[in-house]
Amino acid sequence: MGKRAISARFNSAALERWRTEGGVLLERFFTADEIAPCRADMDSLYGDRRDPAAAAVDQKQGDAVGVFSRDQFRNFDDMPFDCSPALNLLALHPALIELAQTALGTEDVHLYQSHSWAKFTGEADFDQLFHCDFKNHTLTVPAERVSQRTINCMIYLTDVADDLGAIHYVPVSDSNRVCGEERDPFGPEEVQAPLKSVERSGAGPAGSVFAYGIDVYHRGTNLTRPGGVRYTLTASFKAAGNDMIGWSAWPVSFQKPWHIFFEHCTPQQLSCLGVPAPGHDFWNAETISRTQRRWPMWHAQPYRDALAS
Ligand SMILES: O=C(O)CCC(=O)C(=O)O
Ligand SMILES: [Fe+2]
Repeated sequence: MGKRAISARFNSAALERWRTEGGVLLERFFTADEIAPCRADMDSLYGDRRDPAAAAVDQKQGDAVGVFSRDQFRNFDDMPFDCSPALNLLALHPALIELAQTALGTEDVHLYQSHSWAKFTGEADFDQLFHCDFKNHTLTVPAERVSQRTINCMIYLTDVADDLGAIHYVPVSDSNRVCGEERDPFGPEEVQAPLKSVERSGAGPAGSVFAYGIDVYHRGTNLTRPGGVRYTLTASFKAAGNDMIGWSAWPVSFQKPWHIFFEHCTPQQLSCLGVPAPGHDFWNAETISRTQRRWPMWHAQPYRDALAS
C-alpha cells in the first residue's frame, strides 16, 4: 500500500479488508449531491424501460440459487453514456482514483471498465450463480501480487436494499474454508450450497461503493420489491501496463460521446483512459495540435505548458 495520505472517504482498515477478504462496502463514499445528477442521468437513459406494475419474476425452485440469463443484462451499457457529464465522469472521480492508487500501490492506474446497469423488479429474475469475475477480465487467473490485481467498484446510485437486488459475496477466508482456495470463475454446482451458507449481503445506501476483486465469489440477487429500481455504475481499475487485464479497448466505441471526457476531464482523469499525461514524450507541438483538432474543446494548455518547461 502506498504512503500517500488516505482520503477521508476511506480508511486503511477498509483497504486492508479489500486486500485480505476481497470485498468491502464503503458506505456513502459519494455524497447525495454527487449522486443526484447521476441518478437523473440513469432515469434519462433507462427510466422509460421501467414497468412499475410488473410483478417480480422468480424462476427458481425453493432455496436454489439462480442462473445467468440474458434478460438480466437488458439495461446495461459500457461508458460513454449519452447523457450529462455527471454519470460519465463518476467512475473517474478523484477520490475513486485515489482509492485505486492506494489499493494497487501505484500512482499510474487505468480505468478498464465502467458500465451502467439498471435493474427493475419484474424485468428478469436477477438471481445469479456464485461466480468470480475473472472469467471476462483476464485470460489467466487472479494475480497473487496486489500490484497486479484489480479493484472493481460497484457504485450504488440508488439505495440497494436486500429486496432491491443487493450483491451477495463471500469473504475470501470463508470461501477458502468452505470450498478451498481454487477458483472456478463459472461457479460449478458443488460450490453453490457451501457458499450460500456463508454469503453476506452488500446492501447499502445510495452513494456507497462495494469494492471487490476478481477472485471473490459473489452473485447478483433478485429484485422483489414491487416497483423496485436498482441503478449501479461500475468502475474497475488496474495498474497501467497490466496487459493481462481487459474488458474492452476504449477506442472501439469511437462513435459514442467521447467528447464529454475531453471537455470535462482533468489530465489525471484522461490519463486513466490511456491519454498520456502532460510531459509524456508522446506530446510535441504536432500531437497536441492534432489532438486539439480531433477534440476542439479539450483543455490542451497543461500539455502545452509541460512542453515549454
Ligand atoms: O449486479 C450485481 O449485483 C452483480 C452482477 C454480477 O456479479 C455479474 O453480472 O457478474
Ligand atoms: Fe459478477
